[in-house]
Amino acid sequence: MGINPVRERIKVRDETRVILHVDMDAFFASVEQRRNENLRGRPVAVCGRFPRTVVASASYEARAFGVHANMSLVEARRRCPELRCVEGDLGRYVNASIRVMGILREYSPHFEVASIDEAFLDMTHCRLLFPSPKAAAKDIKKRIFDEVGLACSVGIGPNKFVAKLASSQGKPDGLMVIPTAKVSHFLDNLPIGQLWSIGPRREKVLRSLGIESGGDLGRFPPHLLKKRFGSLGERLHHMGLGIDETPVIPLGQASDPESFGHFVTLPEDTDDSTIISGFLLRLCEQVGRRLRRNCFRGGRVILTVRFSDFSTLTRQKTALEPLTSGKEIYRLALRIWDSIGGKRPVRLLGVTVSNLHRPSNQLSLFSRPNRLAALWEAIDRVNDKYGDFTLTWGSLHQSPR
Ligand code: TTP
Ligand code: MG
Repeated sequence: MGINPVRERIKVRDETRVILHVDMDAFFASVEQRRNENLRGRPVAVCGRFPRTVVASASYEARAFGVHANMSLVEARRRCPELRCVEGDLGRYVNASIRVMGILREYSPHFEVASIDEAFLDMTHCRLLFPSPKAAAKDIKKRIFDEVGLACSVGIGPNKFVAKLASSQGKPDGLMVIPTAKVSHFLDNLPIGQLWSIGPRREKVLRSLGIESGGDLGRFPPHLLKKRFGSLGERLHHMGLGIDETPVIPLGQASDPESFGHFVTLPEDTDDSTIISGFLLRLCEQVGRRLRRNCFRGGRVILTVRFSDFSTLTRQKTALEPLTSGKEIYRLALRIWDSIGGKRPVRLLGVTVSNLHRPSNQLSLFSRPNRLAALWEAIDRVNDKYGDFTLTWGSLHQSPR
């Protein structure tokens, strides 16, 4: 078999990198088990506020019954009648996350928060500080457990892709090292469905092409992958070879988000437009607040509606002027909602604002009086201090239309 020049080139580069991926085990559920000893060692599911919610995090005791994230609570309870369901409290998880990230950032300046419970560390230039990457990982696990009371899994590899695979394979309370020399062997034994971004639908297509493992994916002719999957084809090919050149991006250097969105499953399916517009206004306020908090303006509103038969549609409208307030977003969202024909009872609503940009100092042709900006700022300050929706539009408390 010939040598793949791309692989050889990147292999040399990868061999010089040491990347750690840290992912907390059953994060939300573990935080709840830590604060309530009656939940320890028991099947626990953390979920939302409404009765028709889904599982956000399942303890490993619950997973033994087949309960997992994104499963409806009804199904989870069917599988595990003794399941303890706890209403989630994001504030608690954010606090725990801040403490964990505070420990991790001590290990390398090249530290990237990937989500509320996971981070990448590039330890390439910190190698001399620890006897080995594995020793650093053991130290990290011990400190997180001793200081925050939570277990995590750590994966070590020559790049982010391999490190993340390693942490997920070692779960729970795992520590797995996949050195460059073992990447091929590891991928050969990895079922194709366990690779990042391979959902059940994509897995089915890949299996229909005879691709059963990560290794099969790497050996599959790249031009055929490109033909079948378009631009994703090349990425799939690289995944199959265990190649990933993406750097660990330290905080503050991350690229800007592309959109902000909020979604809600209604307490019960309804076609009552007063109730629906009330939820819409609330979602728009949440999105507007995030825009302002992150100093963005939006250019487009996308409305997502899932009906009771689970059919889902998304419609969008471009704003004439940059969006910053919930009220402006709401106006557009409502116009989209009004334009939808053949309405049926609604199960889920989502509002997303995209085409984000940071405002320049230049005044818009239709510049708003600064009084409005000052008002948003004052409202945000009160809500930051006293909680969401302490100050909001009267219409959120009365009929919105
Ligand atoms: P994950 O790391 O995906 O899951 P986990 O930490 O619960 O379990 P694992 O041991 O397999 O890593 O997500 C971290 C947290 O993010 C999770 O505890 C709850 C939250 N979350 C959601 O709110 N919604 C979701 O759909 C998922 C997947 C996670
Ligand atoms: Mg996790």
